[in-house]
This record gives sequence, C-alpha cells and structure tokens, in this order.
Amino acid sequence: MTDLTALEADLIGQIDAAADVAALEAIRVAALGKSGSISGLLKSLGGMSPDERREVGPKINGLRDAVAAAIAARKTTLEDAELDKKLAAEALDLSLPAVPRRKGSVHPTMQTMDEMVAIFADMGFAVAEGPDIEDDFHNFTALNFPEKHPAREMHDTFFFNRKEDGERMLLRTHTSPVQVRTMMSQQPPIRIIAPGRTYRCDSDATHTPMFHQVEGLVIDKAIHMGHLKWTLETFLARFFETDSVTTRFRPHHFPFTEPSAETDVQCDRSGGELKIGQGSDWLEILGCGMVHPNVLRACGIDPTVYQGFAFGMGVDRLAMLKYGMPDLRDMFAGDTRWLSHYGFSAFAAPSQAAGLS
Ligand code: 2NM
Repeated sequence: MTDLTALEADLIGQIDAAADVAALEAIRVAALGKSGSISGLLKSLGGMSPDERREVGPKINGLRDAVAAAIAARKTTLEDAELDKKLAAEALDLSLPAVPRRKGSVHPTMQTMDEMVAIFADMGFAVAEGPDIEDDFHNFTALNFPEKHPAREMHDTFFFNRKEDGERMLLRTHTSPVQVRTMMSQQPPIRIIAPGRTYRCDSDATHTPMFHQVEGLVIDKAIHMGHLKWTLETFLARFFETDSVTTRFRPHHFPFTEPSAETDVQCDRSGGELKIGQGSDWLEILGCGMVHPNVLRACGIDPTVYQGFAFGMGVDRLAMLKYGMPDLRDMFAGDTRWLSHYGFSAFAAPSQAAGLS
C-alpha cells in the first residue's frame, strides 16, 4: 500500500514549487489525470475488501481533495502574478505630455476678430449676432436701400431660389442686418458690435466671396459725430498698439447713414514696412456715419428723440495690415504651411489687460 502521507507531502511540495501555470498543469495531470497517481489509487479501491475500502477510501478521497485544493490555490497565486507582470509591462503613464505631432493654430482673421471684440468690450460694447441667411427686409429695405435701386445690385448678392410665396432669401452682404434686428428688439441706449461672416459674389486679388466684418452701432439721446470720431480713434490706437492715431474723414455715401464718411488713418509706408500713427500717407480703413432717420424709423426708433452712429470694417483686411500677410487669397486657401506660419496660439486669448497679440 502506498504511503499516502508521503505522497501528499511530495505532491504539495511539487505544487508549491511550480514556477508557472503550465508546470502546475503538468503536476495536476500526473496526479489527478486519467492515469495519474491519485486516480490509480482510486481505481485500486475496486479490488479491496469492504472493510479495507471503508478504511482506505476516505483517506484517498481526502488526499485527492487536499491536492485539488492546493492546485487551485497555487493556480490563483500564479495567475495573479502573471497578470501583475503583464499590467506592469503594459502600463501607460497618462500624466506624460502628449506628443505634439499635429498642432492647430488660430487663424489670423479670428485672432484679429478676437482682438477687436476685446477692445470694444473694454469700451462697453456688447456683442450681437444674427443669421448668415437673411431676408431682403433686414439686409436692404430696413437699411434704406430703395426698391430696385442700383445700390442693391452693387452688393453682388448671393440669392437663394425663390420660395413658394415668392420671397427670396440671401446671404447677408454685411452684418448690418444684425444691427437692424437689435434696434427692433431692444430699447435705446444701444451700444453693440456685430462681428461675423459676410458674402458677396466677387472674387479677385482684393475680394473673396466670403469675408469678415465687424460693425458697430451706438444709439442714444444726443449722440453726435464727435463720439464717433473718439470711438474710432481710440479703437484704432489700441488695435495698432500705438499711443495715438490721426484720422481723416472723407465724405462718402452709404444708404444707411447721413452724413457718411470713409475713414483713413495716418501711416508711413516709406521704409517698406507699414507704420500706423506716423508719416505722411493715408490708409483707408473703414466706413461710418450717423444712422439715417429712415433706418431708425424702419426699426421702430423715433429719430426726433434718438440719434446714433454706425461703422463697419473688414476684418480680413485689417488682419493683413496688422500681421503683414501680402495676399488676401492665401487667407482662405487652407494651406497648413501658411496656417502654421501666420497662425496664433489657441492658449493666448487676446485681452486689453493681458495684451492683444
Ligand atoms: C458701414 C459703414 C457705415 C452701418 C449702419 C448700420 C445700421 F444698421 F445702423 F444702419 N449698421 N452698419 C454702417 C455704416 C456700416 O460699413 C462700411
């Protein structure tokens, strides 16, 4: 008769020494497999007398259970160790910085727009927005463009197909419809800027079919052109980051303002580089005027009580002037080399307090 105690001690010793799950499995097969040592003992019970079987049977079963339990426990220990090893080998340090393979940047137009918004916000202007797809009333009629007047043609408007009721929607040709919507929905005093995309069917070296404008509007009692001039000169000095600027107002015509002016800023182009705030040259920079009484009336504001000024400027052109981009057509070409050269960091939001650019 095999010494069960010695066999158990031997097997437990082997199990504890098993280095990995595969070695442990070999031990299990050799002991508990079909022709294993413990299976052989269990088979030998058949050839025993009932008394012998009653005595030895429980011992062999006990041995089998003890060995099976030891194998299960060792298996758990080995599997845990293998998992720990795998996790350690595959560990990712999520606190490491990302590899800067692709770097996005802020488009000069948007940087410039953000700068303009920061300056006007600092002067107490609120930002107003409206839809890019407009109707004839908000884009033209309310702004004192007479029906069938050539001024409408001059705007090179992108029209949509007529609707069932005959109405023809359009892509706004300026952001002025935002001012119209503001005047119709708010009581004066009003002090807003309207930054956004605008569209005209025009494409050459100095025009793109989509461009960006910032327009401004101030409505209150006793507003006059002196307020307009101070506002624009203060804005321009801050925008071009100089102590002061000199402006020149040339008479002009817009349907929505009376009087209207184009504003030039004093500049120096002699050194090949553009300098604002000095020199003997002039640079045309924006359009402006006193809001026409017809516009105020169309928007439900009494022109005998309220007056206001308005102005509009092209953001893309101002971006080119400030940051020295030579060709407008590069602005929207989507060339990643151009964008990474002229782009700005997304982490440096312009503000009056922290510096614009
Ligand atoms: C310009 C020039 C002059 C303007 C006028 C208005 C409104 F809605 F108040 F009538 N908004 N914007 C305006 C005036 C725009 O852009 C060159």
